[in-house]
Amino acid sequence: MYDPSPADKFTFGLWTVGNVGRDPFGEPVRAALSPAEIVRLLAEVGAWGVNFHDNDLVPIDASADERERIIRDFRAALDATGLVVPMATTNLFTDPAFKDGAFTSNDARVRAYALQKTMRAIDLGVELGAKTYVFWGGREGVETDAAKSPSESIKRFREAINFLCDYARDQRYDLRFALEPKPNEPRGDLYFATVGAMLGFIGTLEHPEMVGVNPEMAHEQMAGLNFLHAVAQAWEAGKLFHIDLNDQVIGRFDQDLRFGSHNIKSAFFLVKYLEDVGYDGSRHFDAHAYRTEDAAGVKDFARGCMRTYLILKEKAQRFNADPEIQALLAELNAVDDSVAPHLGPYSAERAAALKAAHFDRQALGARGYGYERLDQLAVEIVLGVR
Ligand code: GCO
Ligand code: MN
Ligand code: MN
Repeated sequence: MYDPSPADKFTFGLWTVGNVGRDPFGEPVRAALSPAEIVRLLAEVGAWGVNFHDNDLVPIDASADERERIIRDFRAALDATGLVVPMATTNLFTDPAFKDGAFTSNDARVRAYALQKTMRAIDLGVELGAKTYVFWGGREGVETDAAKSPSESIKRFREAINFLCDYARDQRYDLRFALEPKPNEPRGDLYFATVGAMLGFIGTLEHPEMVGVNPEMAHEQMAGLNFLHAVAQAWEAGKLFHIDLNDQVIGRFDQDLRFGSHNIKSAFFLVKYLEDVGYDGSRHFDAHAYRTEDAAGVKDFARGCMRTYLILKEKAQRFNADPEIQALLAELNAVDDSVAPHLGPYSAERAAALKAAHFDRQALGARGYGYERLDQLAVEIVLGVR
């Protein structure tokens, strides 16, 4: 029941299960795996797809021959396992050239190089089947606002995304862009810190219809925000093109924890939302195993992400089918005949009737909503006693 199947659309990045455990204080603790080995690992644990940055697959300084061989091996592993590549992205943060950002770097040569690198990476992603292209502005930010004007950076970023939209259209690629916000790390402050900021920005683009968001659970949590609310706003706007699932303790460094390992209740309501609204995109896990883990631990990590998702999905069904919970919700949302005519689209008559209506303000204030009971029932479902 909790075993993943392709219909669940679980994906991982090459950089997630391939993470070697380097951190700012320590060297790698695990051997690097080749892209083809990672594909086989993901197939073994039951994932549906694999995503990559251009340089996860092809090292930035690979020769043409190396590039060809790596892609051939990767493709062979995909064919042998049936794994798909639903998403691809560009690494615009590791190379020292990008230390001041890519599309927003103050150095015009870096901005031009970033566009070139991204066009090539888009070609590679599309060649391998990607339909979604993610933009995480890894270093699009500052440590000091003395360095650049934030509005100039917004304009530069817009110019880059507009350019790349036109490029994808010119190539007749069947591709949508998903912008991924993050508040900080690796820069002191990153531009477009939240999902809401990205959604506002998308409306200013030349082809807003081909651009949506890739919200990441940990990123909103780093900012102390409610991830579900951000996801819901994206969904409601028709902009939830992709999602990065993981976990994070608020106020800590970027932890990329196994999905559902810390904020179980948030994860529950998130899974319930995605399943209730019928989100049918990838469930992408952008996380990695603890640095304490060996190769077996990495598989435990990947299996855990998917298993927890499926457990929470089953809990969500339980919540939806629970007569007591549903009766409480129905009662809470009931609209009686006396108030129904007052609610609805504006009309002069409705406004006039509403202005003349009498409301018993004290009764409204005296009423209890019963949310303690409702929440306890939800918690008991998550805890497995209901
Ligand atoms: C992070 C980001 C990245 C992006 C990835 C795909 O915090 O490092 O979440 O993992 O998701 O670069 O664009
Ligand atoms: Mn992240
Ligand atoms: Mn991410």
